[in-house]
Amino acid sequence: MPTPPTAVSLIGAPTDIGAGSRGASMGPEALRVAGLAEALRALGLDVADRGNLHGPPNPWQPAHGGYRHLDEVVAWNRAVHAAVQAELALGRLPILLGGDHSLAIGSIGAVARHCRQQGRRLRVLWLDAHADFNTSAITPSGNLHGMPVAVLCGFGPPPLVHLGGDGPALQPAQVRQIGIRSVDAGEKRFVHAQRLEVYDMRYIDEMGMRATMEQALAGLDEHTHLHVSFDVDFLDPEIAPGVGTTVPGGPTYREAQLCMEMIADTGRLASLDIVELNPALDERNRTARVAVELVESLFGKSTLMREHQARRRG
Ligand code: 4U7
Ligand code: MN
Ligand code: MN
Ligand code: MN
Repeated sequence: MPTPPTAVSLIGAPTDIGAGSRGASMGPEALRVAGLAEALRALGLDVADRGNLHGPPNPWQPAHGGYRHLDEVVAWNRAVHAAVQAELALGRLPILLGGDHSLAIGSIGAVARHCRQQGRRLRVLWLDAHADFNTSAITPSGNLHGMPVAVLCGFGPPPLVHLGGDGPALQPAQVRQIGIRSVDAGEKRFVHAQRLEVYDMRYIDEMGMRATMEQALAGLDEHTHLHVSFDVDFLDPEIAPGVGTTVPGGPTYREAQLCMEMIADTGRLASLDIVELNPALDERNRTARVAVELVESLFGKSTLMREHQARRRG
């Protein structure tokens, strides 16, 4: 079994600058209150909480040229990019506490640059109800949290596409999307045109989470850096009501746990985003606590030791 990193750093990015509703800016503190650092320490990890990044306030303006708050989104992502890059350079595993999902542009941009420098292969697992593959030409909202995958693949405004250097951060073939159940009309055509690998809810219903994750994780090797971008709206709203864009019909608690456990089993997890948690819409921080429980599994917490289970199965 490969050994996962033992040092992790929490980076708070308290903003809802790219979202369609206010409140994701309270996500980092809600995750802290739910005991994220303590839970990871209990698993034996060296946890450093780097506190919160700073950036411009949310001016709550309509879209200009197809984007809402582009300048502010750029500013926040520059801060995220620098912070994630600094942790990777220290050999630590960065955990971005969002904030809305537009921040994945800075986070994954830094990860992609790090992988290029180190000669490592990058695989991104995008756990989300949405494909986040809109562009200014097709977005129904102008909200940049609906565009990060497209931007990272080179389709977006130059200051965001080139945040981490020259070319695009990612090729569509490096991405696996899981849990998808809400894709806009133009976005759907673009997902097909770019051949994004999408394991939507229909696929999970028919094949089960186990076969889905076996597919999504196929082909990883010891040179692969695995990044997980966990949009909390991935989860069914029954277990995770505290998000701005709930979509019914998501993974159950156990399906989500299995997804996280199978990622942990690869031993390749090397960076993580936890985004779109909106405490203003939550019930007594319930969604934050579910997110912490899932992240525990992502870092290897299991009910029984795997050897023990294997022994019992004979
Ligand atoms: B999230 C949406 F139109 N597709 O682009 C859009 F439905 O990061 C929603 O996945 C995007 O939560 C949701 O505004 C972004 C909409
Ligand atoms: Mn998202
Ligand atoms: Mn989403
Ligand atoms: Mn959302």
